[in-house]
Amino acid sequence: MIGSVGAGKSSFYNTMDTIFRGRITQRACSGSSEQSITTGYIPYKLRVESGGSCKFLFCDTPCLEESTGWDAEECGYLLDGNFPNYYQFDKKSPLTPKAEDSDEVPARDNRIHCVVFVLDATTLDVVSSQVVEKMKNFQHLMNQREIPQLIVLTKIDKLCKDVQKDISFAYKSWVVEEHVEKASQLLGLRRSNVLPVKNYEEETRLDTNINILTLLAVSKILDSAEDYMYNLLDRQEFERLKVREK
Ligand SMILES: Nc1nc2c(ncn2[C@@H]2O[C@H](COP(=O)(O)OP(=O)(O)O)[C@@H](O)[C@H]2O)c(=O)[nH]1
Ligand SMILES: [Mg+2]
Repeated sequence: MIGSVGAGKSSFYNTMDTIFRGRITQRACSGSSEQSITTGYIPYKLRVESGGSCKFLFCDTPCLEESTGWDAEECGYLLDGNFPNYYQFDKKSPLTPKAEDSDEVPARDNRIHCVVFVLDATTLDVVSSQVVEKMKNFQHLMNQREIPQLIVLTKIDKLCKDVQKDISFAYKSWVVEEHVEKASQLLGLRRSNVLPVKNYEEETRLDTNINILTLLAVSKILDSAEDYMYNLLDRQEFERLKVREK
């Protein structure tokens, strides 16, 4: 998950976790205080009520803003799985990638299989040009690696009174549709790859309509990750055949 400060990355994870665990959870710190600002690369599992966990990770990253942000070089390392889990971004001692022949080559598991840009629907018009440029630079690296990219569009409840009253109205609202279009243009992604959501924030109980939107987003993310893995598999088979032919 990549996005600006306050976009709702931590809240999106908490919303998924809430649904899978069946109660409101707040494992990822969210909010506007200094302590809630993520400075590391944090993998989160989704646990289920019985105590087991799903076989995928959602990884939180620091915001894109200049002060605490990270750069394109670090993004490349991250996509390739060079970052240890819980890595703290530190401008004074940046990470260098491990040599291909080193014993410490990154675990394949740590590679990123799908990128989710988390965008706040209420601030699409005022995203700084610096942040947009950074996201585009990151996208260039993702395109080179053929990593699928999606947008999770948060805070749609703040866009329109009807949606605020009833989240199930989201797919009927032209205001939401307009913002989906805006987000898709911002990053040059298909509209079907923009996933509007409303995160749990003030609720004290689960809400089926919030869950439906979130689960639609999660299933699209997992489908995209699966597409990427099939491409990877085909490529590996092709490389193996080539070696055998030699
Ligand atoms: N109304 C509303 N508020 C949200 C939503 N998602 C996040 N927030 C609030 O936005 C603020 C920033 O969210 P956070 O998850 O900490 O953003 P992060 O910096 O990207 O991790 C918090 O106060 C959240 O409660 C949403 O869908 N609707
Ligand atoms: Mg956060």
